[in-house]
Amino acid sequence: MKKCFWNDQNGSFFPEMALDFMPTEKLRQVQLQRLQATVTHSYNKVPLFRKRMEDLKLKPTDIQQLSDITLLPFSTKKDLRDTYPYQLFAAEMKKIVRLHASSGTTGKPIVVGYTQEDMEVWAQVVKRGLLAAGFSSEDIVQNFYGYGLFTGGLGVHGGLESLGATVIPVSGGNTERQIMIMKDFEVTAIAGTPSYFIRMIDVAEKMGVDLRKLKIKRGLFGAEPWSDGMREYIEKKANIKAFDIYGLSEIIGPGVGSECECQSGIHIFEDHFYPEIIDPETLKSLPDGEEGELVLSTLSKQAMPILRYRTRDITSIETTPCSCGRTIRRIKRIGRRSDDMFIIRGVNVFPSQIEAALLKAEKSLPHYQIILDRKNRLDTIEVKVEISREMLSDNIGDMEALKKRFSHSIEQILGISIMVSLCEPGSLPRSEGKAKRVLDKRQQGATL
Ligand code: DLL
Repeated sequence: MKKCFWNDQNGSFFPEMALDFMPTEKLRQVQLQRLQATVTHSYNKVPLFRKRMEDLKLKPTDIQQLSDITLLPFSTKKDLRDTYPYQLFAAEMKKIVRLHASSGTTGKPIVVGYTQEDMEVWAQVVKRGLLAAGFSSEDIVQNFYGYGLFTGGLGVHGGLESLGATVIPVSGGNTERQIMIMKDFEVTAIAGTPSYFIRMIDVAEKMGVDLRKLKIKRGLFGAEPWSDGMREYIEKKANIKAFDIYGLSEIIGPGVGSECECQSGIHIFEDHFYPEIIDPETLKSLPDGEEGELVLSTLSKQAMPILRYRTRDITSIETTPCSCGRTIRRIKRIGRRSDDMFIIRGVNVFPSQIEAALLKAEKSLPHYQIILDRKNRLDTIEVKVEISREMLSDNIGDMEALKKRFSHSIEQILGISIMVSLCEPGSLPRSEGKAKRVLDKRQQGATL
């Protein structure tokens, strides 16, 4: 069968794939029309947005071209907290068919709502992501993103159903049962957080199950940063292709963007979500290719349109076209957020740098946890690294040398030395959803 853009691997026809390949000029027209409609909708229905526009002496009709988006005010997570639970909704409650919530790090959750139309767009964008990653209607897919208020489980589920794949809605948890299902149900594709899958790799090994011999061919991983090293590890240990899917509750959930078979960055579904990059300090727009904070605007959301939302995710917009032929732009995979940085002895440190150093030292990523504390009014940092069974040795000298390799690698990347301690296999806490790599004891005030 002749390969066509809008066919999946089995030749089934998916016309929505054409949206990924729209001529750029047409795409920009669609974006402008939708941006104007979204600004008008928000201005008429959301008091907070209207007030901010009035403060800036702006009217929806001032948005004449796409670049006028920079005239609009930013929105932030704080806006969602301040308007808890429903004051950012732009549709009547009777039109809202779904609520999700994200707990975040402090206090009250943020609440997001969807109309039936929003649900259809959500399923469509996730489906386009699945198709781009080579999933097909014939796949049997184990979805181990958490089901519930988190957007991961049900969001990916909607896309899988729309694709016509067989979904196993297993959610997170009960790792041994997950492995049993993978094997017995002849699963051909998986979706979940990369850190939880890495844990499954360990558990499968303990159970004597060789994941490489199962029928799984591909996985769609996201909801947290995962490095190229982690990708290599997953692909090798399970003999699958691992693709990145990105999203956030405030914008829609999973499916804001996704990787294609070229695995060279995340294509943003630009006909629904408009990306910009800004300098997080000056808030000025940055040109394509420059690294900064990703700002997203929804272009079709009805229940909760959001304009110029500051994601805190650091990335850049790719300047070269992807060899897959998609015209929708790509962003670089996201390794860090502007708010996960901490400062130790004057040096800016991102958890992703520590992860890169550990990976470099041992070529495979060990479980680790970064512990921040405060002693005598000084911030301290300790990296606890769990020894894998392969690294374990009875010889104290070997263990000392291993520890040195880790500290040395960290020092090379950060330029400062950091305390590293080794701990026994299986002793660090594991997560069945997003990994929690940093334990910040400073706020607890116990060791002031
Ligand atoms: O994590 C939505 C999602 C579910 C995406 C399943 C992909 C798969 P939130 O809980 O609101 O939503 O968290 C959003 O998670 O701002 C990023 O910091 C991070 N994040 C999400 N996907 C990725 C990714 C979901 N692929 C926040 N790479 C975002 C890096 C990611 N970080």
